[in-house]
Amino acid sequence: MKKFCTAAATALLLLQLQSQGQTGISAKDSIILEHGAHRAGNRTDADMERWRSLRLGQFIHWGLYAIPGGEWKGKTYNGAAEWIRSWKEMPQADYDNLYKQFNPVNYNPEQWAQQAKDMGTGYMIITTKHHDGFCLWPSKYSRYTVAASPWKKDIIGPMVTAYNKKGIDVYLYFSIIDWNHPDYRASLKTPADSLANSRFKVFVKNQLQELLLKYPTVKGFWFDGTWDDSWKNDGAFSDELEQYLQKIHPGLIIGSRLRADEKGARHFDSNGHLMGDYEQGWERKLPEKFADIHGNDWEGVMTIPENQWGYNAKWAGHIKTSNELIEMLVKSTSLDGNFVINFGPKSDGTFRTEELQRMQEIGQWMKTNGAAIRGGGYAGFEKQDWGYYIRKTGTDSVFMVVCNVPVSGSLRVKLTAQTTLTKAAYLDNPTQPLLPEVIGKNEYFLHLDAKNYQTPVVILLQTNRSSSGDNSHFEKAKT
Ligand code: JFZ
Repeated sequence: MKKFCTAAATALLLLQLQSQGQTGISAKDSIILEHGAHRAGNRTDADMERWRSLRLGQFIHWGLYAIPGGEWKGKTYNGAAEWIRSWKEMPQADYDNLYKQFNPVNYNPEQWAQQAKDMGTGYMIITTKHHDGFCLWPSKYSRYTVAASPWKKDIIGPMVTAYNKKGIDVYLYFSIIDWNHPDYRASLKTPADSLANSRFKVFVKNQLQELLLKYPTVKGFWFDGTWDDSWKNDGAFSDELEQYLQKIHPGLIIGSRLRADEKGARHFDSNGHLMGDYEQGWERKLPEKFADIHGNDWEGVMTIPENQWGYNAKWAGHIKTSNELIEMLVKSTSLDGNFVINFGPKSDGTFRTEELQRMQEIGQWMKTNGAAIRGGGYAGFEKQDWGYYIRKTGTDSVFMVVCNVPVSGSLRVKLTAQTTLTKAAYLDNPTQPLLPEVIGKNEYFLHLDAKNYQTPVVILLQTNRSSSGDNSHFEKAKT
Protein backbone atom coordinates (compact mmCIF):
# COMPACT_ATOMS: atom_id res chain seq x y z
CA MET A 1 0.00 0.00 0.00
CA LYS A 2 2.77 2.36 1.00
CA LYS A 3 4.65 1.51 -2.17
CA PHE A 4 1.56 2.14 -4.24
CA CYS A 5 0.99 5.50 -2.60
CA THR A 6 4.57 6.56 -3.33
CA ALA A 7 4.24 5.45 -6.94
CA ALA A 8 0.95 7.31 -7.31
CA ALA A 9 2.41 10.41 -5.72
CA THR A 10 5.40 10.27 -8.07
CA ALA A 11 3.14 9.88 -11.08
CA LEU A 12 1.06 12.80 -9.92
CA LEU A 13 4.16 14.90 -9.42
CA LEU A 14 5.42 13.99 -12.88
CA LEU A 15 2.07 14.90 -14.37
CA GLN A 16 2.13 18.19 -12.55
CA LEU A 17 5.64 18.95 -13.72
CA GLN A 18 4.66 18.13 -17.26
CA SER A 19 1.67 20.45 -17.24
CA GLN A 20 3.75 23.16 -15.61
CA GLY A 21 6.24 22.88 -18.44
CA GLN A 22 3.46 23.50 -20.89
CA THR A 23 1.84 26.40 -19.16
CA GLY A 24 4.82 28.20 -17.69
CA ILE A 25 3.44 28.11 -14.18
CA SER A 26 5.63 27.06 -11.31
CA ALA A 27 5.22 25.05 -8.16
CA LYS A 28 4.92 28.21 -6.08
CA ASP A 29 1.81 29.35 -7.95
CA SER A 30 -1.23 29.47 -5.78
CA ILE A 31 -3.87 29.42 -8.49
CA ILE A 32 -4.30 27.03 -11.39
CA LEU A 33 -5.04 29.13 -14.44
CA GLU A 34 -6.19 28.08 -17.87
CA HIS A 35 -5.73 31.55 -19.36
CA GLY A 36 -2.69 32.81 -17.49
CA ALA A 37 0.89 33.05 -18.76
CA HIS A 38 1.88 30.26 -21.12
CA ARG A 39 5.60 30.74 -20.88
CA ALA A 40 8.09 31.36 -18.11
CA GLY A 41 10.80 33.86 -19.01
CA ASN A 42 11.42 35.84 -22.18
CA ARG A 43 11.11 34.55 -25.74
CA THR A 44 14.47 33.59 -27.24
CA ASP A 45 13.56 33.24 -30.94
CA ALA A 46 15.10 35.37 -33.70
CA ASP A 47 12.08 37.70 -34.07
CA MET A 48 12.15 38.57 -30.39
CA GLU A 49 15.95 38.89 -30.38
CA ARG A 50 15.61 41.41 -33.17
CA TRP A 51 12.91 43.41 -31.38
CA ARG A 52 15.11 43.45 -28.28
CA SER A 53 18.17 44.66 -30.20
CA LEU A 54 16.48 47.63 -31.92
CA ARG A 55 15.87 49.64 -28.74
CA LEU A 56 14.58 52.86 -30.36
CA GLY A 57 11.09 52.99 -31.83
CA GLN A 58 8.83 55.59 -33.38
CA PHE A 59 5.14 55.66 -32.44
CA ILE A 60 2.71 57.45 -34.73
CA HIS A 61 -0.80 58.45 -33.65
CA TRP A 62 -2.62 59.57 -36.75
CA GLY A 63 -6.32 59.70 -37.42
CA LEU A 64 -9.37 61.96 -37.66
CA TYR A 65 -8.46 63.64 -34.35
CA ALA A 66 -5.62 65.38 -36.21
CA ILE A 67 -8.26 67.52 -37.97
CA PRO A 68 -9.60 69.35 -34.88
CA GLY A 69 -6.11 69.11 -33.31
CA GLY A 70 -7.42 69.66 -29.78
CA GLU A 71 -9.80 72.53 -30.68
CA TRP A 72 -13.43 72.75 -31.67
CA LYS A 73 -15.38 75.89 -32.58
CA GLY A 74 -12.71 78.10 -30.99
CA LYS A 75 -12.61 76.17 -27.72
CA THR A 76 -9.59 74.28 -26.48
CA TYR A 77 -9.92 70.72 -25.20
CA ASN A 78 -7.69 70.07 -22.20
CA GLY A 79 -7.47 66.31 -22.60
CA ALA A 80 -5.40 64.24 -25.02
CA ALA A 81 -6.19 65.37 -28.59
CA GLU A 82 -7.09 61.84 -29.74
CA TRP A 83 -9.81 61.71 -27.09
CA ILE A 84 -11.66 64.84 -28.28
CA ARG A 85 -14.70 62.83 -29.36
CA SER A 86 -15.42 62.16 -25.69
CA TRP A 87 -15.51 65.90 -24.86
CA LYS A 88 -18.97 67.28 -24.19
CA GLU A 89 -18.20 70.47 -26.15
CA MET A 90 -17.80 68.51 -29.35
CA PRO A 91 -20.98 66.86 -30.62
CA GLN A 92 -20.23 63.25 -31.49
CA ALA A 93 -21.99 63.64 -34.82
CA ASP A 94 -19.52 66.39 -35.71
CA TYR A 95 -16.65 64.08 -34.91
CA ASP A 96 -18.16 61.17 -36.79
CA ASN A 97 -18.38 63.35 -39.91
CA LEU A 98 -14.73 64.39 -39.85
CA TYR A 99 -13.89 61.53 -42.19
CA LYS A 100 -15.44 63.64 -44.96
CA GLN A 101 -12.48 66.00 -44.50
CA PHE A 102 -9.69 63.44 -44.21
CA ASN A 103 -7.44 64.32 -47.13
CA PRO A 104 -3.74 64.32 -46.25
CA VAL A 105 -2.52 65.67 -49.58
CA ASN A 106 1.04 66.04 -48.32
CA TYR A 107 1.30 62.48 -46.98
CA ASN A 108 4.64 61.16 -48.17
CA PRO A 109 5.41 57.78 -46.59
CA GLU A 110 8.86 57.58 -48.21
CA GLN A 111 9.76 60.87 -46.54
CA TRP A 112 8.32 59.72 -43.21
CA ALA A 113 10.42 56.57 -43.43
CA GLN A 114 13.54 58.56 -44.30
CA GLN A 115 12.99 60.89 -41.35
CA ALA A 116 12.49 57.91 -39.04
CA LYS A 117 15.61 56.26 -40.44
CA ASP A 118 17.59 59.46 -39.89
CA MET A 119 16.41 59.50 -36.28
CA GLY A 120 17.92 56.04 -35.81
CA THR A 121 14.59 54.24 -35.46
CA GLY A 122 14.66 50.45 -35.54
CA TYR A 123 10.90 49.96 -35.55
CA MET A 124 7.70 51.93 -35.79
CA ILE A 125 4.14 51.54 -34.50
CA ILE A 126 1.22 53.05 -36.44
CA THR A 127 -2.37 53.50 -35.27
CA THR A 128 -4.36 51.44 -37.76
CA LYS A 129 -7.49 52.16 -35.69
CA HIS A 130 -7.72 54.24 -32.53
CA HIS A 131 -10.66 54.33 -30.07
CA ASP A 132 -12.75 56.38 -32.54
CA GLY A 133 -12.95 53.32 -34.81
CA PHE A 134 -11.74 55.06 -37.98
CA CYS A 135 -9.60 52.68 -40.03
CA LEU A 136 -6.51 53.95 -41.85
CA TRP A 137 -6.77 50.94 -44.14
CA PRO A 138 -9.74 50.13 -46.40
CA SER A 139 -11.18 47.38 -44.19
CA LYS A 140 -13.83 45.29 -45.85
CA TYR A 141 -15.46 44.83 -42.44
CA SER A 142 -16.20 48.53 -41.89
CA ARG A 143 -17.55 51.50 -43.80
CA TYR A 144 -15.76 53.92 -41.50
CA THR A 145 -12.40 53.86 -43.25
CA VAL A 146 -10.06 55.85 -45.47
CA ALA A 147 -11.95 54.44 -48.46
CA ALA A 148 -14.93 56.66 -47.55
CA SER A 149 -12.78 59.78 -47.17
CA PRO A 150 -11.80 62.22 -49.94
CA TRP A 151 -8.33 60.67 -49.76
CA LYS A 152 -9.85 57.27 -50.68
CA LYS A 153 -6.56 55.38 -50.65
CA ASP A 154 -4.92 53.04 -48.17
CA ILE A 155 -2.59 54.78 -45.69
CA ILE A 156 -1.11 51.69 -44.05
CA GLY A 157 0.12 49.68 -47.07
CA PRO A 158 2.38 52.42 -48.52
CA MET A 159 3.68 53.13 -45.01
CA VAL A 160 4.62 49.49 -44.37
CA THR A 161 6.35 49.31 -47.77
CA ALA A 162 8.26 52.58 -47.31
CA TYR A 163 9.47 51.82 -43.78
CA ASN A 164 10.41 48.23 -44.63
CA LYS A 165 12.42 49.51 -47.59
CA LYS A 166 14.51 51.50 -45.12
CA GLY A 167 14.97 48.42 -42.93
CA ILE A 168 12.50 49.60 -40.28
CA ASP A 169 10.13 47.02 -38.78
CA VAL A 170 6.43 47.91 -38.59
CA TYR A 171 4.02 47.16 -35.73
CA LEU A 172 0.30 47.81 -35.88
CA TYR A 173 -1.48 49.65 -33.06
CA PHE A 174 -5.08 48.42 -32.77
CA SER A 175 -7.68 49.62 -30.27
CA ILE A 176 -10.19 47.05 -29.04
CA ILE A 177 -12.45 49.88 -27.80
CA ASP A 178 -14.34 51.06 -30.89
CA TRP A 179 -16.60 54.11 -30.38
CA ASN A 180 -18.00 53.79 -33.87
CA HIS A 181 -19.07 50.17 -33.92
CA PRO A 182 -22.73 49.58 -32.97
CA ASP A 183 -21.86 46.28 -31.27
CA TYR A 184 -19.14 47.58 -28.98
CA ARG A 185 -20.10 47.34 -25.30
CA ALA A 186 -17.94 48.42 -22.36
CA SER A 187 -19.87 46.05 -20.10
CA LEU A 188 -22.46 43.38 -20.66
CA LYS A 189 -25.64 44.01 -18.69
CA THR A 190 -28.34 42.33 -20.78
CA PRO A 191 -28.63 39.30 -23.05
CA ALA A 192 -28.73 41.77 -25.97
CA ASP A 193 -25.37 43.16 -24.84
CA SER A 194 -23.94 39.66 -24.83
CA LEU A 195 -25.20 39.05 -28.34
CA ALA A 196 -23.73 42.32 -29.57
CA ASN A 197 -20.45 41.45 -27.88
CA SER A 198 -20.33 38.06 -29.64
CA ARG A 199 -20.73 39.81 -32.98
CA PHE A 200 -18.08 42.34 -32.00
CA LYS A 201 -15.57 39.61 -31.22
CA VAL A 202 -16.02 38.14 -34.70
CA PHE A 203 -15.49 41.62 -36.14
CA VAL A 204 -12.26 42.12 -34.19
CA LYS A 205 -10.92 38.75 -35.25
CA ASN A 206 -11.79 39.47 -38.87
CA GLN A 207 -10.10 42.86 -38.87
CA LEU A 208 -6.94 41.50 -37.30
CA GLN A 209 -6.77 38.61 -39.71
CA GLU A 210 -7.33 41.06 -42.55
CA LEU A 211 -4.42 43.24 -41.38
CA LEU A 212 -2.07 40.27 -41.19
CA LEU A 213 -3.04 39.01 -44.62
CA LYS A 214 -2.84 42.46 -46.21
CA TYR A 215 0.48 43.42 -44.60
CA PRO A 216 2.35 40.17 -44.11
CA THR A 217 5.70 41.82 -43.29
CA VAL A 218 4.47 43.40 -40.05
CA LYS A 219 6.20 42.11 -36.94
CA GLY A 220 3.50 42.47 -34.35
CA PHE A 221 0.42 44.15 -32.91
CA TRP A 222 0.36 46.88 -30.29
CA PHE A 223 -3.03 46.44 -28.60
CA ASP A 224 -4.80 49.14 -26.65
CA GLY A 225 -8.25 49.89 -25.24
CA THR A 226 -8.46 46.56 -23.39
CA TRP A 227 -9.49 47.86 -19.99
CA ASP A 228 -13.28 47.67 -20.22
CA ASP A 229 -15.14 44.94 -18.32
CA SER A 230 -16.43 43.27 -21.47
CA TRP A 231 -12.84 42.53 -22.51
CA LYS A 232 -11.26 42.03 -19.10
CA ASN A 233 -13.88 39.50 -18.09
CA ASP A 234 -13.36 37.38 -21.18
CA GLY A 235 -9.83 36.09 -20.69
CA ALA A 236 -10.69 32.99 -22.72
CA PHE A 237 -11.28 35.09 -25.81
CA SER A 238 -8.15 37.24 -25.61
CA ASP A 239 -6.14 34.06 -25.02
CA GLU A 240 -7.71 32.35 -28.01
CA LEU A 241 -7.20 35.48 -30.13
CA GLU A 242 -3.51 35.75 -29.27
CA GLN A 243 -2.92 32.11 -30.14
CA TYR A 244 -4.90 32.45 -33.35
CA LEU A 245 -2.87 35.46 -34.52
CA GLN A 246 0.46 33.86 -33.70
CA LYS A 247 -0.61 30.75 -35.53
CA ILE A 248 -1.41 32.53 -38.78
CA HIS A 249 1.70 34.69 -38.42
CA PRO A 250 4.46 32.76 -36.62
CA GLY A 251 6.86 34.94 -34.65
CA LEU A 252 4.30 37.75 -34.24
CA ILE A 253 5.09 39.93 -31.24
CA ILE A 254 2.25 40.93 -28.91
CA GLY A 255 2.71 42.86 -25.68
CA SER A 256 1.03 42.32 -22.34
CA ARG A 257 -1.80 44.80 -22.93
CA LEU A 258 -3.96 42.40 -24.94
CA ARG A 259 -4.84 39.73 -22.46
CA ALA A 260 -6.55 39.16 -19.17
CA ASP A 261 -6.66 35.89 -17.28
CA GLU A 262 -9.93 34.25 -16.23
CA LYS A 263 -9.90 36.28 -13.01
CA GLY A 264 -9.67 39.57 -14.89
CA ALA A 265 -5.99 40.21 -14.06
CA ARG A 266 -4.29 42.15 -16.85
CA HIS A 267 -0.63 42.28 -17.98
CA PHE A 268 0.40 39.93 -15.15
CA ASP A 269 -1.75 36.89 -14.41
CA SER A 270 -3.14 36.14 -10.96
CA ASN A 271 0.09 34.33 -10.08
CA GLY A 272 2.16 37.37 -11.07
CA HIS A 273 3.48 36.04 -14.39
CA LEU A 274 3.69 38.28 -17.42
CA MET A 275 1.21 37.49 -20.20
CA GLY A 276 2.33 38.25 -23.75
CA ASP A 277 5.80 38.80 -25.12
CA TYR A 278 6.91 41.89 -23.22
CA GLU A 279 5.65 44.22 -20.51
CA GLN A 280 3.58 46.87 -22.23
CA GLY A 281 2.50 48.95 -19.25
CA TRP A 282 5.37 51.47 -19.17
CA GLU A 283 3.56 54.47 -20.49
CA ARG A 284 4.98 57.96 -20.00
CA LYS A 285 7.01 56.59 -17.14
CA LEU A 286 10.11 54.39 -16.97
CA PRO A 287 11.40 51.89 -14.46
CA GLU A 288 13.91 53.32 -11.99
CA LYS A 289 16.06 50.28 -11.40
CA PHE A 290 16.76 46.85 -12.77
CA ALA A 291 14.70 45.15 -10.04
CA ASP A 292 11.58 46.97 -11.33
CA ILE A 293 11.50 44.95 -14.55
CA HIS A 294 11.57 41.48 -12.93
CA GLY A 295 13.67 40.11 -15.76
CA ASN A 296 10.94 40.70 -18.35
CA ASP A 297 11.35 42.25 -21.77
CA TRP A 298 9.68 45.66 -21.71
CA GLU A 299 9.00 48.73 -23.79
CA GLY A 300 8.30 52.29 -22.67
CA VAL A 301 6.24 54.68 -24.79
CA MET A 302 6.71 58.42 -24.40
CA THR A 303 5.06 61.59 -25.61
CA ILE A 304 7.14 64.69 -26.40
CA PRO A 305 4.69 67.06 -24.68
CA GLU A 306 2.67 65.96 -21.65
CA ASN A 307 -0.28 63.65 -22.35
CA GLN A 308 -0.82 64.24 -26.07
CA TRP A 309 -0.57 61.41 -28.60
CA GLY A 310 -2.53 62.70 -31.57
CA TYR A 311 -1.84 66.11 -33.11
CA ASN A 312 -2.65 68.99 -30.79
CA ALA A 313 -2.16 72.43 -32.35
CA LYS A 314 -1.45 74.01 -28.96
CA TRP A 315 1.04 72.06 -26.94
CA ALA A 316 0.72 73.22 -23.35
CA GLY A 317 3.06 72.58 -20.43
CA HIS A 318 6.51 71.13 -20.56
CA ILE A 319 7.83 69.92 -23.92
CA LYS A 320 10.66 67.42 -23.66
CA THR A 321 13.94 68.42 -25.25
CA SER A 322 15.98 66.07 -27.42
CA ASN A 323 18.48 65.64 -24.60
CA GLU A 324 15.75 64.57 -22.19
CA LEU A 325 14.48 62.04 -24.72
CA ILE A 326 18.01 60.77 -25.40
CA GLU A 327 18.56 60.30 -21.68
CA MET A 328 15.32 58.30 -21.44
CA LEU A 329 16.45 56.15 -24.36
CA VAL A 330 19.79 55.57 -22.66
CA LYS A 331 18.13 54.76 -19.36
CA SER A 332 15.73 52.31 -21.03
CA THR A 333 18.57 50.57 -22.85
CA SER A 334 20.59 50.33 -19.65
CA LEU A 335 17.59 48.57 -18.08
CA ASP A 336 17.10 46.09 -20.95
CA GLY A 337 14.10 47.89 -22.43
CA ASN A 338 12.99 49.54 -25.66
CA PHE A 339 12.08 53.22 -25.84
CA VAL A 340 9.43 54.49 -28.24
CA ILE A 341 8.89 58.19 -28.96
CA ASN A 342 5.46 59.29 -30.13
CA PHE A 343 4.69 61.66 -32.99
CA GLY A 344 1.32 63.10 -33.98
CA PRO A 345 1.34 64.23 -37.60
CA LYS A 346 -0.95 67.02 -38.80
CA SER A 347 -4.03 66.23 -40.86
CA ASP A 348 -2.29 67.23 -44.09
CA GLY A 349 0.30 64.49 -43.60
CA THR A 350 3.24 66.58 -42.39
CA PHE A 351 5.02 66.78 -39.04
CA ARG A 352 5.13 69.92 -36.93
CA THR A 353 8.52 71.61 -36.67
CA GLU A 354 9.05 70.74 -32.98
CA GLU A 355 8.78 67.06 -33.87
CA LEU A 356 11.00 67.35 -36.93
CA GLN A 357 13.62 69.11 -34.85
CA ARG A 358 13.64 66.34 -32.25
CA MET A 359 13.85 63.66 -34.92
CA GLN A 360 16.88 65.42 -36.38
CA GLU A 361 18.63 66.10 -33.09
CA ILE A 362 18.11 62.58 -31.78
CA GLY A 363 19.30 61.28 -35.17
CA GLN A 364 22.42 63.41 -34.96
CA TRP A 365 23.23 61.84 -31.61
CA MET A 366 22.34 58.32 -32.78
CA LYS A 367 24.63 58.66 -35.78
CA THR A 368 27.66 58.92 -33.52
CA ASN A 369 26.39 56.99 -30.52
CA GLY A 370 23.85 54.50 -31.85
CA ALA A 371 26.41 51.71 -31.37
CA ALA A 372 25.83 52.07 -27.63
CA ILE A 373 22.06 51.73 -28.06
CA ARG A 374 21.47 49.06 -30.71
CA GLY A 375 22.27 45.67 -29.26
CA GLY A 376 22.87 47.27 -25.87
CA GLY A 377 21.49 46.20 -22.52
CA TYR A 378 21.91 46.01 -18.79
CA ALA A 379 25.60 46.02 -17.84
CA GLY A 380 25.25 44.43 -14.44
CA PHE A 381 25.04 47.53 -12.27
CA GLU A 382 22.86 50.48 -11.56
CA LYS A 383 22.85 54.11 -12.61
CA GLN A 384 25.83 56.25 -11.62
CA ASP A 385 25.85 59.93 -10.69
CA TRP A 386 27.32 60.76 -14.12
CA GLY A 387 24.91 58.58 -16.09
CA TYR A 388 24.43 54.99 -17.25
CA TYR A 389 26.44 51.92 -18.11
CA ILE A 390 25.31 49.91 -21.14
CA ARG A 391 26.80 46.58 -22.15
CA LYS A 392 26.99 45.48 -25.75
CA THR A 393 25.03 42.29 -25.16
CA GLY A 394 27.21 39.21 -24.84
CA THR A 395 30.54 41.09 -24.94
CA ASP A 396 33.12 42.70 -22.64
CA SER A 397 32.49 46.11 -24.18
CA VAL A 398 30.78 48.50 -21.83
CA PHE A 399 29.65 52.00 -22.71
CA MET A 400 29.50 54.82 -20.23
CA VAL A 401 26.85 57.29 -21.31
CA VAL A 402 27.57 60.51 -19.48
CA CYS A 403 24.45 62.61 -19.05
CA ASN A 404 25.69 64.68 -16.09
CA VAL A 405 29.23 65.97 -16.29
CA PRO A 406 30.59 66.51 -12.75
CA VAL A 407 32.07 69.96 -12.00
CA SER A 408 35.40 68.18 -11.36
CA GLY A 409 35.25 66.72 -14.86
CA SER A 410 36.27 63.36 -13.37
CA LEU A 411 34.19 60.22 -13.70
CA ARG A 412 34.65 57.51 -11.14
CA VAL A 413 34.78 53.93 -12.46
CA LYS A 414 35.08 51.11 -9.98
CA LEU A 415 35.70 47.58 -11.20
CA THR A 416 35.33 44.44 -9.19
CA ALA A 417 38.29 42.32 -8.11
CA GLN A 418 40.09 40.45 -10.91
CA THR A 419 38.99 43.03 -13.43
CA THR A 420 41.19 45.69 -14.89
CA LEU A 421 40.45 48.47 -17.26
CA THR A 422 42.44 47.89 -20.42
CA LYS A 423 41.18 50.74 -22.55
CA ALA A 424 38.91 53.74 -22.42
CA ALA A 425 38.16 56.03 -25.34
CA TYR A 426 35.49 58.41 -26.57
CA LEU A 427 33.19 56.50 -28.88
CA ASP A 428 33.46 59.27 -31.47
CA ASN A 429 37.26 59.37 -31.22
CA PRO A 430 38.55 55.81 -30.68
CA THR A 431 42.14 56.53 -31.69
CA GLN A 432 42.63 59.01 -28.83
CA PRO A 433 42.53 56.95 -25.65
CA LEU A 434 41.45 58.46 -22.35
CA LEU A 435 44.17 57.65 -19.82
CA PRO A 436 42.61 56.42 -16.59
CA GLU A 437 44.03 57.62 -13.30
CA VAL A 438 44.29 54.71 -10.88
CA ILE A 439 42.83 55.82 -7.55
CA GLY A 440 42.44 52.48 -5.79
CA LYS A 441 42.30 48.78 -6.44
CA ASN A 442 40.47 48.46 -9.74
CA GLU A 443 39.17 51.95 -9.24
CA TYR A 444 39.81 54.79 -11.65
CA PHE A 445 39.07 58.35 -12.56
CA LEU A 446 38.49 59.22 -16.17
CA HIS A 447 39.18 62.90 -16.76
CA LEU A 448 36.93 64.33 -19.42
CA ASP A 449 38.23 66.88 -21.89
CA ALA A 450 37.26 70.26 -20.54
CA LYS A 451 34.57 71.49 -22.87
CA ASN A 452 30.96 72.41 -22.92
CA TYR A 453 29.17 69.16 -23.71
CA GLN A 454 25.94 69.77 -25.62
CA THR A 455 24.69 66.16 -25.71
CA PRO A 456 25.46 63.01 -23.68
CA VAL A 457 29.02 61.87 -24.32
CA VAL A 458 29.80 58.17 -24.70
CA ILE A 459 32.97 56.41 -23.54
CA LEU A 460 33.76 52.86 -24.56
CA LEU A 461 35.53 50.71 -22.00
CA GLN A 462 37.39 47.50 -22.63
CA THR A 463 38.04 45.35 -19.63
CA ASN A 464 40.14 42.37 -18.80
CA ARG A 465 38.78 39.77 -16.44
CA SER A 466 40.14 36.50 -15.29
CA SER A 467 36.86 34.80 -14.43
CA SER A 468 34.35 33.96 -17.13
CA GLY A 469 30.62 34.33 -17.14
CA ASP A 470 30.66 37.06 -14.53
CA ASN A 471 28.84 40.10 -15.79
CA SER A 472 29.25 42.37 -12.87
CA HIS A 473 32.78 43.64 -12.94
CA PHE A 474 31.83 47.24 -12.43
CA GLU A 475 29.96 48.37 -9.41
CA LYS A 476 28.66 51.62 -8.10
CA ALA A 477 31.66 53.57 -6.87
CA LYS A 478 31.46 54.61 -3.22
CA THR A 479 31.59 58.37 -2.99
C1 JFZ B 1 -4.01 54.81 -24.33
C2 JFZ B 1 -4.92 55.62 -25.25
O1 JFZ B 1 -6.13 55.89 -24.60
C3 JFZ B 1 -4.21 56.89 -25.66
O2 JFZ B 1 -5.03 57.66 -26.49
C4 JFZ B 1 -2.94 56.52 -26.39
O3 JFZ B 1 -3.24 55.81 -27.58
C5 JFZ B 1 -2.05 55.68 -25.48
C6 JFZ B 1 -0.82 55.15 -26.19
O4 JFZ B 1 -2.78 54.55 -24.97
O5 JFZ B 1 -3.89 55.51 -23.13
C7 JFZ B 1 -3.39 54.94 -22.02
C8 JFZ B 1 -3.38 53.59 -21.84
C9 JFZ B 1 -2.78 53.03 -20.71
C10 JFZ B 1 -2.22 53.87 -19.76
C11 JFZ B 1 -2.25 55.23 -19.93
C12 JFZ B 1 -2.85 55.77 -21.06
N1 JFZ B 1 -1.58 53.32 -18.65
O6 JFZ B 1 -1.51 52.09 -18.51
O7 JFZ B 1 -1.05 54.04 -17.81
